[in-house]
Amino acid sequence: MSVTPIRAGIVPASPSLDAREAACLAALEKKVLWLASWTIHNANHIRPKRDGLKVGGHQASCASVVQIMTALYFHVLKPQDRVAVKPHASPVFHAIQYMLGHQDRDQMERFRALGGAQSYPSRTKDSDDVDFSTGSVGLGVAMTSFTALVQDYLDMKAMLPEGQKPGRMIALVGDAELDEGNIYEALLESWKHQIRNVWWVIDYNRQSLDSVVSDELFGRIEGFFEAVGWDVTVLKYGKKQEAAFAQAGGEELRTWIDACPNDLYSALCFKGGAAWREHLENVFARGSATGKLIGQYDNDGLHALMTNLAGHDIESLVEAFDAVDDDRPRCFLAYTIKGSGLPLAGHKDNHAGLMSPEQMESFRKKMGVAPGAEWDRFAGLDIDRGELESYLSSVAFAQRHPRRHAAPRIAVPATLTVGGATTLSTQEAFGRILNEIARNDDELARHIVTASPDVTVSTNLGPWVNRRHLFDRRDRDDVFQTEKVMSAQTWTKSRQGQHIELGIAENNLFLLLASLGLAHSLFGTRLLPVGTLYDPFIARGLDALNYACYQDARFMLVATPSGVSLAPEGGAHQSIYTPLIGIGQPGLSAYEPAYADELAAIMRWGFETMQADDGGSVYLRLTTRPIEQPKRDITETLAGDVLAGGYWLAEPAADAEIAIACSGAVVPEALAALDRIKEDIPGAGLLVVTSAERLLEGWHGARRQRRAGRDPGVSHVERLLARLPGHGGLVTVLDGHPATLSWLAGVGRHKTQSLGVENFGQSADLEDIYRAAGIDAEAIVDAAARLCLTS
Ligand SMILES: Cc1ncc(C[n+]2csc(CCOP(=O)(O)OP(=O)(O)O)c2C)c(N)n1
Ligand SMILES: [Mg+2]
Repeated sequence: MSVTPIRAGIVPASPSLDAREAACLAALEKKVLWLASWTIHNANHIRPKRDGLKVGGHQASCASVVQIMTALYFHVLKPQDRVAVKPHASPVFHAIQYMLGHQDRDQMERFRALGGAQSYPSRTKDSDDVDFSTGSVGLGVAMTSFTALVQDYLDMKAMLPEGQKPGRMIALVGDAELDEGNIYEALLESWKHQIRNVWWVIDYNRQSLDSVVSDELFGRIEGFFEAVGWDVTVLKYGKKQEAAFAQAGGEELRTWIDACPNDLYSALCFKGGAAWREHLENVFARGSATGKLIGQYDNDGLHALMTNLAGHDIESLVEAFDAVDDDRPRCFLAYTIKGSGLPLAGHKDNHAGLMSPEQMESFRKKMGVAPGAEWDRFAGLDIDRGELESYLSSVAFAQRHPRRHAAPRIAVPATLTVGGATTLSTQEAFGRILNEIARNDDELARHIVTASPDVTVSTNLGPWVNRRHLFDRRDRDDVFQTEKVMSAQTWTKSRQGQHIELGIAENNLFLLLASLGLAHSLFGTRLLPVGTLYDPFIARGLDALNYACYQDARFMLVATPSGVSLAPEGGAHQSIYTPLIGIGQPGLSAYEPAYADELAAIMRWGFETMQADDGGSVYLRLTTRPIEQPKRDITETLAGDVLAGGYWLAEPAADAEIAIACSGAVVPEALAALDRIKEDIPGAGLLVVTSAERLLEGWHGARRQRRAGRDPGVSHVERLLARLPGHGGLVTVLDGHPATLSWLAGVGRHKTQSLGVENFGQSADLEDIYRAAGIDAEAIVDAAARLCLTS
């Protein structure tokens, strides 16, 4: 009996989608694949090049996730849902927004060019409503989990805008992203905080950048998620495969697929129908039930069957997504083929592979797109245009555009108070200032949320937490308090709590700060996040800090203790180059105040700048070293100088030969040195640098303006250093890398000696450690003497 061979492209009837929607989604899936591929091709092969550099793009990675994103964006998502798209699928996202009328052709044509659509989805640089920036793999994924926590935080305090429903926080995850350790740190935290409304959809194409991933990885993945209370839905077989498995010999075929090593499956996907047949006929005799089943398919049909994994089957995907009717955290493990539908499919080297112009030309023909109609939203689709347009205009996700919120500003009092104390460290002052804010219970107090990775008490957040309590979805008394065990800390947990306690994973702190710091835009309610950690451990979460800043999240980072000034507490916790991070990190203003009143002015300004359109985040490098506080009123002028980056604590005389510029904890050493220098040079001055970063930015900003032909006036640092005669010398000193301040010499072309810490690892008392580092009064006097000798 002869059978008509089963051909590719036959869409089975679908119970989850009506015929109209199935046809529209099939057309959209095809169009999105085309547009994503074409966008990359255009950037690499059509747009003129000027520099001989490859433009790049990831056609195979895009193809892998086309159906998942088509099902989500055109069918599943609601406007309140937020998505982190795996970085290299950016063209798919732009193609979808283009189809929805929310992305311009011009942006698509300028993909990866200045001002065009970005290589990786970017909240700040793209124009088509990206929810979360991605790029550094793993971070966008984890951020969805922290953003769900932030949504809960607002929801449970009834702080979401009236009528706003909670959305789902969804990550489209490349399977190799699961190699990033930050994923597991975030998962554990998600369990502790019992987060809800998070979906991670894993594009399980079993390929990374270099190669094919280990077999049986899926088993490990399921285990990881289940261990932290997530539900796992495995999406493996598409509808065609399920139909085939139901036939005689089908179970054996399924067993073969399940046992097939990833690399072999990928290689056969690349080779196509004839190779599948040859291989399967070696396994299953022609006369066997499975042999007969395979025999029903022509080569294209067999290829379509074997590549019909659920991650490419719109119906399977829609069915799985629509079946969810709870808010439990959920991982979808969707089997896919990297490069599906393209000649690159399954090849282990396809990550950065691009279709050649010839391959693109045959792909164009296959897609039915006429030359010149490449950007046409409807070209090559076998569906009535009006029908598709009407479907597109009904897509739930696109009903609100843009989906970003604006939130009213939170009033900040004219001054923040520290409370009198003659001797204080900046870390203690920080605790006191927050304590005063907590006591006030005003708008500012209600919108501050603090977070710390298990260093709440040791960074002096304790007084704040005692008043505002810990956030937890379950109310819990502090048992030590109820049992009347003496403790300075009250560890009460409730939905009303305003401190989020994290485990010791600094990366998580930065991701949480990124989420909290975008609450105004993501949810319409402004939060003022303050995160504390030990200064050296900024390096642990540095990429996540950079990521938070890249997204323009707004937060206050309080890093303490810092430098070698923690002295006996240990060499391992000393931080040296964090001031340079403060200088180098865009989006972050970095301050290292010396005195408590400076800190109060900086924090007040910080809460303002965190809310300003052109503002940013603030990094405060604080110390545990108590120092004697000056008796003074912070005048408006002084506050202005503190915020601009520095002020003369002792003005140099007109003919001064020497000035000291110092930052932070070492101001007593600078003052002691000044006293001694003044015995010989009575006019010597002392500049307190509250922010090397602000001074440098002010100086560079002024130079930029001048280059652009504008007159910015004199920058703050130029004004300050103009007080020191040109022949004068400048000794700079801080408990940090000397390069932080050494550049000051270039401003007024002064000769300089730059002191700071260039080595670390010793525990000692303060006197010994300052002497060893060469930042004690003796070293400052000595440096000044050497400057005088060279005059
Ligand atoms: C932190 C980080 N390290 C390295 C890279 C470079 N990189 C980009 S994509 C990728 C592999 C991605 O594989 P996978 O997540 O499985 O995505 P696929 O392309 O297979 O969908 C790598 C290593 C990166 N973007 N971020
Ligand atoms: Mg992969």
